[in-house]
Amino acid sequence: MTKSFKRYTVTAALPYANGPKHIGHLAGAYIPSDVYVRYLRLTGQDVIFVCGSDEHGTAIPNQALKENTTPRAIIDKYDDLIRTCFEHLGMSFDIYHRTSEPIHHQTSQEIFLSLYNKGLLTEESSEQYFDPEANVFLADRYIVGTCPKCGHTNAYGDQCEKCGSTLSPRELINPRSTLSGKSPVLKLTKHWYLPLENYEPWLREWILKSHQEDWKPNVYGQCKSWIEAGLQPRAMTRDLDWGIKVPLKEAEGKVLYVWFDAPIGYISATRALFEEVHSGQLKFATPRRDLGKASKDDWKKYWQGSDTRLIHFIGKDNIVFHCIIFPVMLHATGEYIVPDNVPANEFMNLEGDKMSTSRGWSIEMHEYLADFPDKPDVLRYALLTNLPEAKDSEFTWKDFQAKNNNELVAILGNFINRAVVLTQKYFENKVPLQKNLQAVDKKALEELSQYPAKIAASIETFRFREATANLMDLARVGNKYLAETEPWKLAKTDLNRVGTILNIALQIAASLSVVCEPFLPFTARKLKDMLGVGELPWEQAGQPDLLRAGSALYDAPLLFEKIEDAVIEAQIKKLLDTKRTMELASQPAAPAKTEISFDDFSKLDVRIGTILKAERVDKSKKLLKLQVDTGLDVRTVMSGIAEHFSPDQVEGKQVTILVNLAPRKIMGVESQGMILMATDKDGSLKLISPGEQVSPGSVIS
Ligand code: B3M
Ligand code: ZN
Repeated sequence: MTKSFKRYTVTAALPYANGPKHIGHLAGAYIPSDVYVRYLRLTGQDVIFVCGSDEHGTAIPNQALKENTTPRAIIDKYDDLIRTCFEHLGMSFDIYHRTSEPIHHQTSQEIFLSLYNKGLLTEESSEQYFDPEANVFLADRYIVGTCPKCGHTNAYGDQCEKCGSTLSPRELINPRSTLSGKSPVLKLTKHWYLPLENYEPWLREWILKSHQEDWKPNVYGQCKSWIEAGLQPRAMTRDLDWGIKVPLKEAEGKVLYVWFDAPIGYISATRALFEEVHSGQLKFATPRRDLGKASKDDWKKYWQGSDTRLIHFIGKDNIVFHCIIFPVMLHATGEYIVPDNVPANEFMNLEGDKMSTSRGWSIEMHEYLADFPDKPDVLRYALLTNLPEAKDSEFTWKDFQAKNNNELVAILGNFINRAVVLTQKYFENKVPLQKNLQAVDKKALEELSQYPAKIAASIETFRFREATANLMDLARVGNKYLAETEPWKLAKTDLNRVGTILNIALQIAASLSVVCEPFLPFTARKLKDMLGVGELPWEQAGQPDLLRAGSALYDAPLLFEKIEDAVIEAQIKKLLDTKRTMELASQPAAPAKTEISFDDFSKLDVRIGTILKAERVDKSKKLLKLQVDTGLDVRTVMSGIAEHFSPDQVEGKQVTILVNLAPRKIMGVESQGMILMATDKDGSLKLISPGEQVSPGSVIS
């Protein structure tokens, strides 16, 4: 059954403002949604595109703890970072809102109360861990203990990071509170639940029956297994001091569950959009079209009008929230529409491993933009051609380079460049006349005419990889046409023919400037400026006469530039370095030694010395024989560092030396002292040198 819709509400998952987001997030929800919406706008649809920061949940105070700051400071910092990246990557939201805004708190509380007043929430008291010292109930992340599966002694209440098991706090052995370090006690607490099981018949009808055909198999399959596993009541409130207050007297100290309020964020963002447009004071909104004489209440059309098509773009880890829990909430109010489609993507891996910010194995949006500030479209393209639409995909820097050099530069850029440069050369940079079409010309125009519909069909069915491939194929049509007709060879003999060929090539270029806009918005802008075409609607793309003969072309900068091997190697090295740093940082330091007295300590005579000479020792892999100027004398020290340093790496270096260690014979040589070293977490040795040059013999105390 296909329904006809009057308008679209398109949402992209609200990123948690608890850290930077990486290119896997872009590939999951953001780039596909932006392509979709830009396309809808070009076809003249009434569409709004909303997103914003998800600023609640335990993830925020957790990060504040790590960064030793407040939750407020965390959300302000990361909202700003993510917002700026999205802008530089061309994400064309009508509003990028924040769930910390009052209008969102109000909307979430209204929806909670609407469910509560209708008697649709059930109440249940259960025992939960409480920290009597800190006087709070403990969120899962605030409880650590021994993992029942692998014995790791620092597993969290919700997950063991060692073995990856999902846990609940009650499963931990010897639980302790991270706030006080003490063992928590169990205490009764009341919560409000959404009885999902009551909606099973509705969910079966709505998803399993009506959306079998049009939802992606990965999405449909996940919903099906959730429904079939038997739905359970789900708590919609939490004991936490960060979040939206539960609007009930008896719920002091409790907040709404983050997955209750976050998706409502789409609704409050829409409300804010219309309020801002109505009042003329834009704070979070940058509406991409004139919303006319918007009334403040117009948001309702986009959330309550049955002729509105609601589409959620998300990553696969958010499917149940967007396909089951949020729709049940919306449906239960009796006022809201539910999504018509949820084209969730799978995950994008990176260079053979899972992408993860905390493990340092990721490409963060802000880092990409810092390293490639003028290449947002290259990243968009590399991701689009490799989206994890049906299964997990993989980003590699080599592929990124290849997509840029072999496709954007060699196909699209090269085609445009040839057409424009030849027009400059032979026709004073004006579109030449089209005369006497030959079969090869007609064939090219015929092919051109078919592409916009082909690309559109792929976009409309959420097949963005295919759409992107079709886009590049249109540039290939142009290249092939020039290769077959070889206008550069005809200039001397048949300038009319050259004119016809270039006219057709430029018509293809003009269509490309329209159809590439959803995918490569920055390139589309440049291309349109170059060709002097205005903002054309999608329906005109593919026509043979977008450019009038005689009209002028403008400056023609190169659209893309080659990326050299060295640039790619530097990125791979950076990735490996970051991973190593993170791995070391996550390893515990060596355990503390037992206490000593000051007298014990003052017996050590530790000084700065200078290594004058270093040589290898026969028959020993480990030893270097050093001559060290200790300020007192020059003495011989046998040091077990030969596997870490070559003699010339240490000669001339200032080091730390224990000078009153009793002499010992090592390999027949008397060693008079010991060079002190730092052993890094990976076992590598580092010399301990003073921050600046000091005189040998300086005492360390
Ligand atoms: N913030 C989780 C995530 O970023 C969550 C999405 C909310 S969408 C309403 O994966
Ligand atoms: Zn474990």
